[in-house]
Amino acid sequence: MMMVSSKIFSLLQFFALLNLFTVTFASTEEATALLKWKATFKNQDNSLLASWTQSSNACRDWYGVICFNGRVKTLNITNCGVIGTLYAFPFSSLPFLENLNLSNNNISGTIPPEIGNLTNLVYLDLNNNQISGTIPPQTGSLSKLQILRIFGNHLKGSIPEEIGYLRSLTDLSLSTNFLNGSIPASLGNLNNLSFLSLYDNQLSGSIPEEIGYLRSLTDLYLSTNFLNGSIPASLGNLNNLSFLSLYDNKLSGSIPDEIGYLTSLTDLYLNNNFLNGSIPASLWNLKNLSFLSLSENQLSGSIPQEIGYLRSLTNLHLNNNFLNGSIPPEIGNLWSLSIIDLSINSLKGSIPASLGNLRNVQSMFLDENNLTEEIPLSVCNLTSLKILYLRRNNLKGKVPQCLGNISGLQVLTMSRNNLSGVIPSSISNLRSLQILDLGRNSLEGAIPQCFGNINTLQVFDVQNNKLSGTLSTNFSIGSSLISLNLHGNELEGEIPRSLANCKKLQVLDLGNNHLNDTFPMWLGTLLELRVLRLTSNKLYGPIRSSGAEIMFPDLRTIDLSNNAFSKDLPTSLFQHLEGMRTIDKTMKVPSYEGYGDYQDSIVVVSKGLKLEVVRILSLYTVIDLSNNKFEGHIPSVLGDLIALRVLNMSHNGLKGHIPPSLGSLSVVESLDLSFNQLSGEIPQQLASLTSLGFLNLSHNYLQGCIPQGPQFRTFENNSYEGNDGLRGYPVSKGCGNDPVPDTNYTVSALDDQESNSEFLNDFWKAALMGYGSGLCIGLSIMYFMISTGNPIWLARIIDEMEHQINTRRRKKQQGQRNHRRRNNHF
Ligand SMILES: *[C@@H]1O[C@H](CO)[C@@H](O)[C@H](O)[C@H]1NC(C)=O
Ligand SMILES: *[C@@H]1O[C@H](CO)[C@@H](O)[C@H](O)[C@H]1NC(C)=O
Ligand SMILES: *[C@@H]1O[C@H](CO)[C@@H](O)[C@H](O)[C@H]1NC(C)=O
Ligand SMILES: *[C@@H]1O[C@H](CO)[C@@H](O)[C@H](O)[C@H]1NC(C)=O
Ligand SMILES: *[C@@H]1O[C@H](CO)[C@@H](O)[C@H](O)[C@H]1NC(C)=O
Ligand SMILES: *[C@@H]1O[C@H](CO)[C@@H](O)[C@H](O)[C@H]1NC(C)=O
Ligand SMILES: *[C@@H]1O[C@H](CO)[C@@H](O)[C@H](O)[C@H]1NC(C)=O
Ligand SMILES: *[C@@H]1O[C@H](CO)[C@@H](O)[C@H](O)[C@H]1NC(C)=O
Ligand SMILES: *[C@@H]1O[C@H](CO)[C@@H](O)[C@H](O)[C@H]1NC(C)=O
Ligand SMILES: *[C@@H]1O[C@H](CO)[C@@H](O)[C@H](O)[C@H]1NC(C)=O
Ligand SMILES: *[C@@H]1O[C@H](CO)[C@@H](O)[C@H](O)[C@H]1NC(C)=O
Ligand SMILES: CC(=O)N[C@H]1CO[C@H](CO)[C@@H](O)[C@@H]1O
Repeated sequence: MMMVSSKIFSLLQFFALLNLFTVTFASTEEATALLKWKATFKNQDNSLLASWTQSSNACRDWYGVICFNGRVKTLNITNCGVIGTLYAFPFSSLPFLENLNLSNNNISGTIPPEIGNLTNLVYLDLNNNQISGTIPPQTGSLSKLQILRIFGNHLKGSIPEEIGYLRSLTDLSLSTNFLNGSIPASLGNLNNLSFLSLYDNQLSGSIPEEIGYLRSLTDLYLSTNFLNGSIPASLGNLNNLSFLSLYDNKLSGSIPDEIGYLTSLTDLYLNNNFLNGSIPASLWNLKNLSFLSLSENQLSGSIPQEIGYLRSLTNLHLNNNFLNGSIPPEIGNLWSLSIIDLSINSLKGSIPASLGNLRNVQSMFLDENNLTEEIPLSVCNLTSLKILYLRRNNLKGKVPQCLGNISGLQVLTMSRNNLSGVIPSSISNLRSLQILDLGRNSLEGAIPQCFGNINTLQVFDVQNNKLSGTLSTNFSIGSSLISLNLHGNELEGEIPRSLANCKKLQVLDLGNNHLNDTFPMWLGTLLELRVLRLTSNKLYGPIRSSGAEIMFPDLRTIDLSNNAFSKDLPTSLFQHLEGMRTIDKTMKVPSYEGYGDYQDSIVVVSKGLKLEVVRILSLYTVIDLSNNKFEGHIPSVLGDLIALRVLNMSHNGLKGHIPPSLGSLSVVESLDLSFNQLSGEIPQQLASLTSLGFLNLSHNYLQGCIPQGPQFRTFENNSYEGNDGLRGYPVSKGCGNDPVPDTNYTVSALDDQESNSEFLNDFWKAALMGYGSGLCIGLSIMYFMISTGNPIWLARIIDEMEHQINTRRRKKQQGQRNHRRRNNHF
């Protein structure tokens, strides 16, 4: 007995000793291997890993290392600033590793196939590094793996089918990489998977039906890929699914009824696809739904009253579809709503008064539909409202006086309706208002004087109404105004001197009114002013410089056409205009950024209407002095304004020669000096203007030979008619070397509106791609605007341009919204 027990004792001793020996041995080997890996880091001075030394005990002292029985079980060095690769990682020396967390470092290079040697791994976290290459199929050997996260790297190639062997997986996140190919059907084997995130890759093909086997799934993110085909009905089996995000793919067909079986669903994003048909009735059963986005599809049919059952809804996005019928009053039951976007559909009828019940709504977009009748006064009960979009409908009646009660209102757009009556003075109570867009209605009466006191106001647009009276608004010091558009009204009197207080003003359009004043040289102190349009008023007198040092330093567009300005051209003004002296390729469009909520949650559409157009216009460098009473010579200093794209001085009384310096305007696209009294020859220097797409020198006293050059070849007789004695191509022969036109494109498009659609398409495309590239379009759109003054035609362009820009912007913005929300889920 004694013998036995002592034997057992010594046996135990032996094992203990053995154990001690192997423990020391094994962890030394593991530590040495890890130190070898550490030695390959590019930043040896990494302070977080300073504890990793030969002399210390890896299991006790090393940062991020946890051992069990002396073997490394956890290696958690997330967010440690490691700059290195995995090539020297000791995959074969850490057989007991269960938890490897290298996330949020700067690990580059590829994942070695030896990763498959870590057969005890349960958690593998490599997300947010710079890892490239493909996912090695050996990953499929990690049969105990429960969490696999490699999101936020540069992985390419396809998702290996072997991932389907990882039966214990609960969390698979490969999002934000460059993975392509189709989603392997083998993923359907992962019975325990609850979180599957593959968004923001380049995956194509259809969503495998097998995803419907993943009964444990709670979150499915497949957004921002190139997935096509229809949404598999099998998704309706995923009883526990709460988050389904398929937006920004190429999915087509109708939304399967089965989506309505997903009773746990809280968030459903199907936006930005090609889904068609009507919204399935089953969807209105999803009582837990809080975020529903079906926007930017091709959905048709009406919105049924059953939508009123979705009492948990906070965000409703049905915009940019083909929905018709009227807005069901039952939407007024959705008390939790904070954003409702029904814009850009074909909705008819009136705005239901019940919408006034939505006390939590902050943003309401009903714009670009065919809503009729008056704006219900109940709208004024929306006390949380910050953003209200009603533009582009057929609303009539008055702008409700009670809107002044919504004290938090920041953006109000009602342009392009049939609103009449006056602008209610109560709107001046809106002390947070940033954008007020009431353009293109039939508003009359005076502009309330106190608008100038809303110091938050950045955009004030009441263009094309019937507003009258003197412009007595007093703009106070500290004004935030960036864009003021009063174009196309019946305003009288002088230009208010207090505009000089609007130091941030970039765009000022007072055109088409009855203003009676001299040239506002005093606006020259506004350092940011880009666009000044005073066309078609009763402005008069000579333009004399004030002698100030700085004058209109950033001005790019000055349009004084159709007034009664007289005497010499304003040479000293031209001598300033610093903004026109350099061709600034990097120039930024006017910025309305940085206004907190505005930029964030408001669709960039808000910058819409005239503004977007103005953004394009402001890239154009334009001087239009046509139809005035200017006399004297054309100053040669104009040739210094080398950024000019449009120069129009037609219909004045200008005399003398055309200065050869105009040949320096290397980007000028449109040059109109017609209907003056210019004499002498056309300077040869003009022939070098390679951007010139439109030239009109008709009705002067010019003579001599017409210069020849690549662009000049494209002009026709009407560019020169009504002069004294111009000779040469195309007017006549007789100046030698008459060119034979080798191209068959002419400016005849200018005479034929209908044939311009291609040109316009190009313009839009270019303008949309980044306004910068819009500049190279040969024939200047400004020609129509300024020279022919064809307002109907122009309005059509602007309409279309706005629409396209806005649609695009909104898409982008929504993407950002979704992205943000998505990120919150991690
Ligand atoms: C890994 O380390 C990070 C940062 O020290 C810590 O927040 C996290 O909880 C650790 N994870 C595990 C599984 O130990
Ligand atoms: C990662 O490290 C490389 C090499 O030092 C460096 O060029 C790169 O900027 C780093 N990237 C990040 C995101 O820190
Ligand atoms: C890895 O570390 C990050 C913290 O940076 C943590 O959020 C994540 O859950 C960890 N991964 C695992 C599998 O524990
Ligand atoms: C799946 O999860 C269940 C419950 O957590 C567990 O018992 C089972 O072992 C898991 N299956 C696999 C293959 O890991
Ligand atoms: C995936 O991308 C690789 C290049 O990274 C390319 O060679 C391959 O053809 C692509 N596969 C598919 C299915 O698009
Ligand atoms: C679904 O969720 C419920 C409650 O969380 C849970 O009891 C059930 O096991 C889950 N079903 C599956 C298939 O994971
Ligand atoms: C989906 O895209 C693939 C190419 O990626 C194409 O071969 C297939 O026809 C498309 N399917 C549908 C339904 O559009
Ligand atoms: C809008 O409704 C009016 C009146 O019902 C109709 O005349 C008009 O054609 C509609 N416009 C559009 C774009 O549907
Ligand atoms: C606004 O709300 C109040 C209180 O709920 C209600 O009495 C009033 O009728 C509402 N106003 C309109 C115009 O609906
Ligand atoms: C402009 O106003 C002045 C008085 O301020 C007046 O004499 C003149 O007739 C007005 N001009 C026009 C064109 O209305
Ligand atoms: C120019 O185009 C017209 C109409 O497209 C055609 O009739 C004519 O032959 C063309 N001229 C030349 C020189 O190609
Ligand atoms: C011991 C062991 O499993 N070694 C494997 C490590 O990974 C490489 C690459 O996959 C294999 O070739 C080895 O057999």
